[in-house]
Amino acid sequence: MADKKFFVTTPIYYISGNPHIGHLYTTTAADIMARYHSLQGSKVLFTTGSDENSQKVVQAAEKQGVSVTEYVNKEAEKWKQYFAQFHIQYTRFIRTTDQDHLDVVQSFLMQLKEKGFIYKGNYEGWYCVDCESFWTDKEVEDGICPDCHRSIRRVSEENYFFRLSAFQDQLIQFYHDNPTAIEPLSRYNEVISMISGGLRDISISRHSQEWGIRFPFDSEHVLWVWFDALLNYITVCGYREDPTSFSYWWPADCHLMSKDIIRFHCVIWPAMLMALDIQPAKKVYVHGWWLTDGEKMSKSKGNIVDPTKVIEELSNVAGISKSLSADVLRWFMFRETTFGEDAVFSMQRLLDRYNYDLANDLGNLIHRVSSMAKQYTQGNVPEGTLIDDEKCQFQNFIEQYTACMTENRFKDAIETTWTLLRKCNKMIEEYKPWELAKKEDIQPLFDLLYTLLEGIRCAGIMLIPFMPVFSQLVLDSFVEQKENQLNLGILRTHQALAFPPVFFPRVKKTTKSEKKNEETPKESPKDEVYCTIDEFSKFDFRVAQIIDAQKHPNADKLLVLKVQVGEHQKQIVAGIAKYYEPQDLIGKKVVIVNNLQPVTLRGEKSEGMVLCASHKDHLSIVSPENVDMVCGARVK
Ligand code: ME8
Repeated sequence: MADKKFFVTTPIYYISGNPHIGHLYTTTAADIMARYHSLQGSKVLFTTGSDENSQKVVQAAEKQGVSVTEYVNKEAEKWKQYFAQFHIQYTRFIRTTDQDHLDVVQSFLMQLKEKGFIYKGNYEGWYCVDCESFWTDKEVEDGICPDCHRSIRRVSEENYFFRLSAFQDQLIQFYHDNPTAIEPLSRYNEVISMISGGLRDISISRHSQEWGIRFPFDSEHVLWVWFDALLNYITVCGYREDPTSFSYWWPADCHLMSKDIIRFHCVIWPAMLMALDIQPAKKVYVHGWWLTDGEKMSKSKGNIVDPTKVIEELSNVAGISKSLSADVLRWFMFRETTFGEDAVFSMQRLLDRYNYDLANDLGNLIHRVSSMAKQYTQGNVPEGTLIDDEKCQFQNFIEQYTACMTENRFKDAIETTWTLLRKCNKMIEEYKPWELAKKEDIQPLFDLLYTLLEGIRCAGIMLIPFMPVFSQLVLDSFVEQKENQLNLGILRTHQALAFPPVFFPRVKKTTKSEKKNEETPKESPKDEVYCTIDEFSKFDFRVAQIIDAQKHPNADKLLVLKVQVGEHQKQIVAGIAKYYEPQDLIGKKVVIVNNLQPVTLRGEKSEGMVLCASHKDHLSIVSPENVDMVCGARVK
C-alpha cells in the first residue's frame, strides 16, 4: 500500500428530494480534495452516499404510492447520476440499506450494549421528522421545531438511550489536545461551548416505526436514523469486514459538511467512537451555506438553485458542452466563495466571471499561444528553455498554489492560478513576440513560446481538481506528454500541439432569468453629496473580529456584539438580528467605524458601528476580502 493516503467523506444525503447546489458544493469540495491528493501521489478514499433509513423517505414513498425499497433504489440512482454529471469521482457511494452497513450497525450496537453505554428508559419530548431530531420541552415553543420551524410531534415512548453524558470530559480533552480537529476556529469554539454547557444522554431509538435498522437485541425498536447514518463512515473503510483496511484508513482525514450538522459530527459521533475506544476523525471541516433571500437553501423549503438547470442555461448561452459547463460551475462555486463562509448564487455573476476569467484571461491566452506556435514553429513546442524564474515567477506561483490546496483555501488556489495566467498574458505584451520574430536570433522567441506553453501546461494541472474535463482537454493538447507533473521545465520540445480553436466563446447577453432577479439599486444624482478628503479622514474605519454575539435582551432586531480591535475589545449593538444568527457571527472579521460617539441602545452600550451593505430586504456584513487581515488594521 502507498505511504501517503487521504480519506475524505461528505455527509450522506437525505435523498427524498432533488439535490441542489449545497449538496453539489460539499461533494465537489471532497472531489477537489480527492483529486488534489491523488495528484500528490496519495492513495485516496473518497466516500459519499445516501441516508435511507429516515422517516422522510417513508413519507415520500407513500406520496408516490410506491414501496419504500422501490423508492430508495430509484432515488439513490438519481443522485449517483447527478454527481456523475458533475464529474464527481467517489470511491464508494454508500447506501445505508447496504448489507455491510447493516452488519456494522448491529455489531456496533451490540458492543455498546455489552459495555453498558446503552440503556432503556422513557422518552418524553418532541421529534421533528424533517430534521430527524429529538427536542426537549425547553427547546420547543408552540409545537414548532426550533431548527426548521415546522410543526413537530410530541413523543412519549420507551426508548433506548446512549450515555453521551459519560463522554463530556473525554471530548473536552480530545479537542484540547487537537485544536485543529474542527475548522474553521469559530466552529471549534461553538462545539467547545456546546460540550461545556453539559451533555445529556440521548434517545437513540424509535418504538412505533417500521422502516429502519432494528436493534439486534430488541426487534421492537428501530435505531434513530442519525446514529445509523454516522456509522457509515466506518462501514466504508471496512470496520467489520476488513480489519486491515479499517486500520489502514481510519481515522478519516476529513469529514466535510455545512454548519447545520456539527453537533452530530463533533459531539455525538466522536463520543460513539470513544465508547468503543476508536479514535475520532482527524478533522471536521465545516463550510458555510448557500443562501436564498438570506435563508439557508434547502430541499424542504423549495428555495433551491438546481445545478442541472444552471449548466443547461450556461451551455445554451455560451454554446459549450454540458460537460464543460459542469466544469465551469464547479470552478465558479470555489472561485466565488471563501470556503467556510455563506454564499449567494447569481447566474449573472457566473456569466461575468466566465467572460472575464475563462473567455478573456484563460481562453485568450491559449488561443494567442497556439496561434503563435502555428505561425512560428509549425504548431510544435519549440526548442526553447524557461525564461528566468525571477521574471516569470512560475515557481513562486506553484508553491503558493500548493500551500493553498494543502490548507483547503480553494479560492486562493484559483486566484494564484489566474495570477500565473495573467502573468503569461502580460509577458506577451512585454516581450512582443511579433517583434522578436523579426530578429535574426530566433532563440528569445522560442524561449518565450516555450515558457508560455509551460505556463499553460502548469495551469492545466493546477485546474485538474476544479475543472477536470477542461484540464484534460488542455493537457491532451500536448500530444506526446501524458504525465501530470507540476514540475517546471519538463515540457517536452518538438511535440505537436493540438489545442481546440476556442474553449470558451464569450457570452454576449444577460440571461432572461437574471434580468428579472437582479435589479441594481439606483443612484440618483441628487443623492450625491460630496465629502472632502479631510471630512472622510475623520472616520476611523478598522478591521475587527467578532468574539461574542448575543441577542439583545430588550430588542428583537438588535444583536450585542463583542469585537476585538487590535489589543482592545469593545461592544457594538447592531440591527442585524433579522439577517444573522449570533453563533454564525463568532469569529467573523468585519469592518467597523471605530470612533463613533458611544451611545446606549435599549440599555446596552454601543461603541461603534458594523458596516453592512443593504438593498431592499437583503443585508450583508462588509468583511475584508482576505480573512487573514489582522484585527485593528485601518480601512482607508
Ligand atoms: O443532514 N448550503 O442530510 P442532508 C451548503 N443525512 N451546503 C448544504 C446546503 C446549503 N444550503 N444544504 C445542504 C443530512 N447542504 C444527513 C447527514 S451524515 C452522517 C448524515 C449540504 O441531505 C451540506 O453538506 O440534509 C450539509 O451538511 C448536507 O448537505 C446536509 O444534507
